[in-house]
Formats: sequence, structure tokens, C-alpha cells
Amino acid sequence: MSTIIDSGLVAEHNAKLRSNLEADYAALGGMLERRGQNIEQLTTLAQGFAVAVPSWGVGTGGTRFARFPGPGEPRNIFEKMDDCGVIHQLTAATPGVSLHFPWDKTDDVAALREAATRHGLYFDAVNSNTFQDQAGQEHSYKFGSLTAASAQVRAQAVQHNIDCIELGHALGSKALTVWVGDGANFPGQHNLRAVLERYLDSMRGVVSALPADWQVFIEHKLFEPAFYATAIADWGTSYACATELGPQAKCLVDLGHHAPNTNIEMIVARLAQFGKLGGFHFNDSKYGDDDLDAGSINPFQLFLVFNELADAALREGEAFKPAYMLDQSHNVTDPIESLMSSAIEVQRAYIQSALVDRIALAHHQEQHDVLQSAQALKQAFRTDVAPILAMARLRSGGAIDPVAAYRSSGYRRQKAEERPARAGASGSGIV
Ligand code: PSV
Ligand code: MN
Ligand code: MN
Repeated sequence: MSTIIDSGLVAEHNAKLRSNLEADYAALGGMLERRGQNIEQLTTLAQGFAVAVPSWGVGTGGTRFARFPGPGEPRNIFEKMDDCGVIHQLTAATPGVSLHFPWDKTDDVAALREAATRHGLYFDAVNSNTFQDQAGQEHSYKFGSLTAASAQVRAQAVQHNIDCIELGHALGSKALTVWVGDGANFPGQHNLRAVLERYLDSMRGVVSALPADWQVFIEHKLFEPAFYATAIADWGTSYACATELGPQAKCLVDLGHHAPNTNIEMIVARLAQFGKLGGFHFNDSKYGDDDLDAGSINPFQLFLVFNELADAALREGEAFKPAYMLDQSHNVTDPIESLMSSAIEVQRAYIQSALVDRIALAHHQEQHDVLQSAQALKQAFRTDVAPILAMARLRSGGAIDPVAAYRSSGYRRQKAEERPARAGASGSGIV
């Protein structure tokens, strides 16, 4: 594996911060020991953590109003892979890349595989895109894709998903995530039941093309672009469809795809209980599908999601392996910095959830000691595990402070020269 940022620079950066980190680590280790927890075990856990980066996240996103291109934006999938390589090099927590087709489509599969190997990366779930029309496309998705009334449109959308599976298969991916924007803007526009019947019919065609060791993830979203009735609007619909479609079909929870104040951790618990939790798109939001950095608005919610995942992992054992991916859009920050920070926030929630004393919690719950039950979670959430995360990075060859190391490397400045700005890069993450 070759590093993109000079490894000497990273070593220099780490050397400067190392003694402070060791002091903080020793202090935290002592505190955790008094609570009966072993910091070394937690650091090993942190080193084993991975969350995949969305290829579309490394470009500057936008809103429905405007897009302001950032300096040095990647112009194609190979440049995106370089940026993903930097994120993994410095965080040591993002070995997976989630591709989006046709945004990331390439005829040179071997070169893409080679780029991944060079950066120590692999391909996580691939995503299909039937929410936009592509240049030269025969049928428009204006009135739906997998659920369209037109059989020709549906067939085209099914075929695109099959193409994604084939390309993903050639790249070593093991799952397809399907999100459709299909839905109605007005009451009466659709026969609500017929739309879901057509969705299931189309998805049967997609599922039948899955290799035996593949999964398909159904991603629900409350609204947008459809503003009255979205075909796959909620986890209930997603669960019902995944059940209809068989064991290879599971549900994907994008944290931003729910109404404000929805109890997402309970959705996670339900899907895990019934064996249908396929994976996540982590991000954060205040109002809708805001695609803000993970943990930037409601880190307690992220912790509570991981608290359910920790409970499920205990119950289900090794077999419980939902896919962890980020899905964010960066309009006012450097995408590489945001993605590194988000990966660390998700890793933080994972380690904080490992701090919960589950035996004590179960005891408090049995005793109806509500206050202590809540405190058992709060104590874990309040614990600053930053030294564990930094030590995990150091030991795995990453940077103690990834954003600082990235800034001092001059990577963005250098890319700004190599990759001249252009408006409207594809895969902008506007959706
Ligand atoms: C839709 O809002 C979504 O969350 C889906 O995951 C898409 O694939 C992604 O955003 C990219 O626009
Ligand atoms: Mn998503
Ligand atoms: Mn979204």
C-alpha cells in the first residue's frame, strides 16, 4: 500500500503530539480501571472499527439553490479514490468506499481495483441512481423509476440496478443499496397501493440478479423529491418490502431520512430484532435530509443508535454485521476534513457504547430504577474517549490529529493546482 500524504510528515506530526497523548491516555486508563474497564481492550476495539466513505462525499455538494465549487475538487472516480485514500490514511478508520453509479462508472475496472489496492481500500455497497436522468437515456424517470406506470421505464430502471450489481461484483463489492425518489407530489397523482406493487415487482427482478453472497439494502426516506407520498417513505414499508423480497433483502437506515424527533434508535432495535438491519448512512440533521457531518447536531442520538447496536451485537454474536457508511454533503467545509471528523464521531459513539455497563443497566431496569438506568447511559456518553481514538489511530498508522496533519500536509493546496475548478461536478450530492 502506498501512502498519499508523505508518511514522514505524518510521523513528524505524531512525534510532536505523542507525549501529551500518552499522558491523557494514562489518565483515562486509570479512570476507566476504577470503573472496572480496560483501556487496552477499548483501543483494540477502536482499531477494528470501520465506516465506509461515500465517493460522492469527497466533492463539494450543494443545495437545490446553488453549488459553490471548492478548490481541488476531484474530477473523476480515480481522483475521488485519492481523496478517500487520504481520509483512510489519516483516520485509519475508513477502508471502505461506497460507489454511486453511473456517477462513478468506469470502463477500466482493473484500474479502479488497482487504485483501491494501492490505497488499502475496498468497495462497500454500490448505489444505483434512478433518481436522475442521464445524458442519452432512453426513458425519463420524471414520473418514477422502479415504480413507474410505464413498463419500459421500469425495465430500464431494473436493468440499471442489474448493471450496478455486475459492476460492483467485478469490483469486489457485496451489496447494492437502492434508494428511489419515486413518489407523488399531489393527492390523487398515484394509486398508492399500485405504486408499491410495481416497486416489489421491479425489485424481484433486481433481487434475482444478486450473486448468492450479495445483499440488497432498501433505503427509505420520508420525503424529497416527492412531497406528498414517497413510495418507500418509512422503515415499516422498507421492512415489509425486505420481508417480501426474501433473505438477501435488508433495510438501510439513513439517519437524515426521518421526521424530526423520530426515535431512530428504536427503529434500529426493531430492525435488528427481526434480522432486517442491513446498514446505515450516517450523517446528522436538524430539519430534514440535511446531510450534515455525523454527530455535529445530535451526538447523543448517534450514541443511542450505537447503544442499540452494542445490545444487538451481544445478542446476535458474530453474524450481526450491519454495513456502516457515511452519506453527507459538504457545502461550507473541506469535504476531506468533514469526512474525517465524521468517521471519528461515528467511531466515538461506537466506543462510548462499549463503555455502557450492560449488567448494571439490566439490573437498574429490573429494579425500575429509572434514574440510574438513564445515568448508566449518560455516564458512558459523557466519557471523553478521544485519547482512545487517537491512540488507535497512532497504533494503526494514522494521525493523532487527522485534520491538523491534513492541513499541514498542503494536500488541498496541491490539488487545487492539479485539478482546476469547474462548475457542476457530477455526483454532487445535491439529492
Ligand atoms: C438520498 O437522499 C440519499 O440519501 C441516497 O442514499 C442517495 O444515494 C444519496 O442520498 C446520494 O444523493
Ligand atoms: Mn443515503
Ligand atoms: Mn439522503
